[in-house]
Amino acid sequence: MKFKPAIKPYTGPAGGWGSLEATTRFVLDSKQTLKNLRNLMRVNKARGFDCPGCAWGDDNHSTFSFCENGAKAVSWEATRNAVEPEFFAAHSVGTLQQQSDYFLEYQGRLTHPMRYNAETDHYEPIDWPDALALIAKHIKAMDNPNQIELYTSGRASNEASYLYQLFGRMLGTSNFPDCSNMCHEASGVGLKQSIGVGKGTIRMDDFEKADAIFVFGQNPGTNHPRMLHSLKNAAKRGARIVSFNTLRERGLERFADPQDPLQMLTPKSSPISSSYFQPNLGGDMAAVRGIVKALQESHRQRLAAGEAGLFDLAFIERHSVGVEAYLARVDATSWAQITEQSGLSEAQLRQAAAIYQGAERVICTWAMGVTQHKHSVATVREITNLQLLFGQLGKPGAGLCPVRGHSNVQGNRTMGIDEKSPKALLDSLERHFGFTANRAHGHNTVEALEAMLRGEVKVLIALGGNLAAAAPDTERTARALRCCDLTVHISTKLNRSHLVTGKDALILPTLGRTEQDLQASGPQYITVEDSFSMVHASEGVGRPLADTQRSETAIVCGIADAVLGNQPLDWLALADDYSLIRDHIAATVAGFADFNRRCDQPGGFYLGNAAAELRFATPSGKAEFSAAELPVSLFPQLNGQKAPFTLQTLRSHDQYNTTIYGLDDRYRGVYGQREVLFIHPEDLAALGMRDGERVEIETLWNDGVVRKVSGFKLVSYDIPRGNLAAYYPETNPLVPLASFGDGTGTPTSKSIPVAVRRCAAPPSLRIA
Ligand SMILES: Nc1nc2c(c(=O)[nH]1)N[C@H]1C(S)=C(S)[C@@H](COP(=O)(O)OP(=O)(O)OC[C@H]3O[C@@H](n4cnc5c(=O)[nH]c(N)nc54)[C@H](O)[C@@H]3O)O[C@H]1N2
Ligand SMILES: Nc1nc2c(c(=O)[nH]1)N[C@H]1C(S)=C(S)[C@@H](COP(=O)(O)OP(=O)(O)OC[C@H]3O[C@@H](n4cnc5c(=O)[nH]c(N)nc54)[C@H](O)[C@@H]3O)O[C@H]1N2
Ligand SMILES: [Mo]
Repeated sequence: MKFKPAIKPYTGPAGGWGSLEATTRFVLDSKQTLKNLRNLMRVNKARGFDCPGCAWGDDNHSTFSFCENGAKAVSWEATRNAVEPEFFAAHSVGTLQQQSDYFLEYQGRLTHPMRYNAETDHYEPIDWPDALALIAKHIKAMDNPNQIELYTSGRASNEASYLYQLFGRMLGTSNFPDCSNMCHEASGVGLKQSIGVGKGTIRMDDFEKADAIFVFGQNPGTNHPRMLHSLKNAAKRGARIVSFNTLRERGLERFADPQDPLQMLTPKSSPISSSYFQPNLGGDMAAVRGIVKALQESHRQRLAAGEAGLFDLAFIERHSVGVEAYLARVDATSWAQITEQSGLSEAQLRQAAAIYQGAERVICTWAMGVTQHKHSVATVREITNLQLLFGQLGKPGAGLCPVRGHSNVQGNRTMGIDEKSPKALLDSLERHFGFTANRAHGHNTVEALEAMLRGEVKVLIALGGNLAAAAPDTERTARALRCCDLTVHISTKLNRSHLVTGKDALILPTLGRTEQDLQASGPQYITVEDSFSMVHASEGVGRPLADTQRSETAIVCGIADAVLGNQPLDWLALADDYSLIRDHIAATVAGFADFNRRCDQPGGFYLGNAAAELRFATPSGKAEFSAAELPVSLFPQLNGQKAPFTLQTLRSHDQYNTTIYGLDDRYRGVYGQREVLFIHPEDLAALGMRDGERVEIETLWNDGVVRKVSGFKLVSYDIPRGNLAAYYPETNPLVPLASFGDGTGTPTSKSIPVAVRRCAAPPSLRIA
């Protein structure tokens, strides 16, 4: 494929004809048009499969609910192109390393288990029994069970991820690094501290009842397009949508619904946001503090006038602790500090406060713009503080909504993919299966990479994902992976992680969610959980490309059987019939009683959320306000010196994390290229440079390591001065491994202190 680079500002709304065109073009481009369309028709329907795109919920009213990016995810997986043993015979690992991430995945689906041969630098075919025996040999050679790291990416089903963590725990480890550690960890940690449960409190239909929706640090037009329907419908009813986003994102401004024929026939598009604020990167905590400061003023004025206050005092009194300390902290935070850090004026924050005040029911949603900073837990808790002041929990149309990433990342955590060894789950696993679990906390993703660098890890198994490209500090991450004796990747497609091998390395080809999964007892379905705690069945419809591909569940069972044998658990019997796995889940995981039968409910079943029912599993038994100070500076590690720029790394419209579908980012007007750097026009002028000139970007960090990428083209953009944006994963080499969120270990992918300099060189290829 050839790409012609261009920058052309996008003038249409998000969604609409532009989106449908792109969808059709993408589906029709692929060789399997009919199959693709049939798949699309069934996505998220009663007995179809769950969309492997995002974790947004299913809208049961819609007849044809898919979005452009869901369509890409499905047809990308459904390709009939195969990466077979001949491909690996023709291309050495060294030559594949020279290729882009786009090229690697574009080759097609992995069909055969492959083993790396260091002498020839080629992958060679290996039979399944030999591959499993090799894994068992390495694991049995470990001195202690913590020498293994079991990585998970959030597409794995409940069934596969439950067995995966059970295998690890029976082996004696809690080393479960996962994509969530790099993603919504702060939401889980912050919400757990504040309200006792690390998940969102709202359900899909709350969007139909909210008076105002505050969207923080999220780009739904690209990453959760189905959310636009909820936002559009809410806006149509008159609900106010207030966006806080450092960039002007098209999808948050205007939207035309490609599934609404009436809207398609008129050029009209729906306005989404009634107000759009552009804080500095990392400025949301200060912004929310400012909103609360303004609201507290009104509250006091009302009390002084002998009226009822603004805050929901009955709720606060009954259901929370710590409000005095928090409000004292708000008083102690000056407007000067708030406006300097947020980058928003007092007038803007008072405007946002006025909208909040005018709404009876408010939902706050957020994603990576909130969670990938150093002070992300404090920010999540600050948003929660605001909601608690107004009793926005336990009533319809109101609550807290972290919008998850991978389609089953929330389910993975529920199933026990948790390095922090949740006590209740371990108790019940021990009781049910009769073994003693290791109670010590295991490694998160950054800790796992650090342990590898220290030479403490022998085996890495990755259930999906692309750790080498998704993790920070690309060069150190690559070094870490190479320290392992064995790396195993259970994958659908070829990616960078396969090319950064341990001394021994395996690629195990797996079925995707869209494909039929036939086992000894017949066709199997799996289950997933969305952002709204709805659990539902998903059954693939497409014919697998090769009979040498195995389901994730079968692979996990195969590994566990090879290592642990069939006592106390007959793993292979579980692989034959997934309903037996669900029986074990029902017996050990809270909320899953009668699991198999409940899978038949159309639309699935709701797991419930104690905080939404005003039951708080916190130490005080109540919702807890947090009285954290604003960070003194957003970059304390630079000893008070301010970096010239702060860089965020984000997603284009044509990518799914490290999977690059194409080189366009339509809504941001970028075509045929990815090495671009968005910058304020005045910053551009101050640098003495022009649009289209190339720069190198260097991280300013205090460990003496040089972290640089070069050849990025400057693109002026509507972004506050001092803030920059560029795509992930090309910019991952810039994120220091040691720079992560307080209490989360999440790499600070949205706040990297950098300098920018002119450079003549073309883009540097990312070679591991
Ligand atoms: N098509 C598609 N869908 C996806 C994905 C994908 O790659 N492609 N990825 C999935 C995954 S795993 C995830 S986690 C989600 C990610 O969904 P998002 O969180 O929407 O993903 P990002 O592209 O990282 O976008 C971050 C957004 O926050 C803004 N932002 C960044 N920093 C700040 C800040 O400090 N403050 C504020 N207010 N705004 C900020 C950015 O301008 C951008 O609009 O999407 C999921 N869905
Ligand atoms: N700089 C920077 N880094 C980031 C982020 C950022 O915003 N900026 N975002 C972070 C976030 S939010 C996340 S979630 C992580 C993502 O980290 P990962 O989840 O590790 O990465 P993905 O790119 O989603 O993984 C893609 C690979 O998964 C495999 N795959 C796809 N479908 C399946 C399947 O059904 N089964 C199996 N077994 N394999 C499958 C394919 O081989 C594909 O190559 O990246 C993080 N890294
Ligand atoms: Mo994510």
